[in-house]
Amino acid sequence: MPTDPGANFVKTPGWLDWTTGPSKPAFKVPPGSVDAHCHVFGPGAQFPYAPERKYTPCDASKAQLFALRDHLGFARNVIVQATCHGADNRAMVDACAGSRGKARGVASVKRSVTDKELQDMHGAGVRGVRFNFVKRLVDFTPKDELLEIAARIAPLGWHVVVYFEAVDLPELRSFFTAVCDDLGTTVVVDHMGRPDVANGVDSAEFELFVSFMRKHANVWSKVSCPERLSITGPKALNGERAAYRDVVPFARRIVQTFPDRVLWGTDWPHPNLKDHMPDDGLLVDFIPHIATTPEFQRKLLVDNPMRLYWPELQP
Ligand code: 0GY
Repeated sequence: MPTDPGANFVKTPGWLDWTTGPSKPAFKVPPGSVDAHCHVFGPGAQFPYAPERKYTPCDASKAQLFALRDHLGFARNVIVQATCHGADNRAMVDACAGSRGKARGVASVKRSVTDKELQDMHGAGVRGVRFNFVKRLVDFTPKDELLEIAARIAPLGWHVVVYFEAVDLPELRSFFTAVCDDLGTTVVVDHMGRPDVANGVDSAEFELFVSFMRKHANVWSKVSCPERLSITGPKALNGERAAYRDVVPFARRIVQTFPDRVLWGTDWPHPNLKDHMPDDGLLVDFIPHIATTPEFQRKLLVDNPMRLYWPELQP
């Protein structure tokens, strides 16, 4: 059951709780699959939400995340620091540390972070930092601070995860180029850079993202969050377990064009959804529509996330 946050925290009005009973997916993910984008929230009584947060979620603990992992048939998680915890990474680090090696993390840090703190996070399983450029989620962080952080984490072998909306890519492109070309750091883009699906898969907007990936060999994309991008929504067609059909061409194009640089994740517990709460089982059933062969599926769910987050286990 989702629990309300700690006594001092009141959920943002209209906030939808993550569903308690996701269906069992019809699609069986390959052995060793990784849910490479998910979060933990609190619990607020133990790990307070950040004062500067833009929303207050319901609690979503590591035990609940691991139960979902097992229910869906996944072997591992990548837990991404959510903005409601700001640069206080304790909840995410605690979840990684409590996973028995089955979770890695992506942190949010400020320039005040010490080398010792970075080393400790590395020891707990953190392998990246996230820079968020979505204005409704965070206040602006100067790019020189982000570049300084990117330069400090590169020697640890960490990568940079970026979250932005498609309309902002033209402005952000030169910054990302500095991170991936000048520093040589892998840059992972959340949710395909959030294209506007109403514009169509052949739009100039989406082509800009595809050509950006083509130009920079160390830019990766998460082909996740159809529930955030879809206009047609979760309604299944003809009784098929196939929702969010209007997002399929976008994710499929990225998977087919860059099969070695794609990741997939549930985005559980689905922050900031106001219209509907996705069924995680149905989200898993989205996968074979975008990764249409066993080889694409193995790269997306196993080979790529293992190479990025568990390179030491590579054969
Ligand atoms: C996501 C998307 C969202 C939120 C966050 O850290 C966050 O608060 O990432 C969003 O609201 O679009 O990936 O979880």
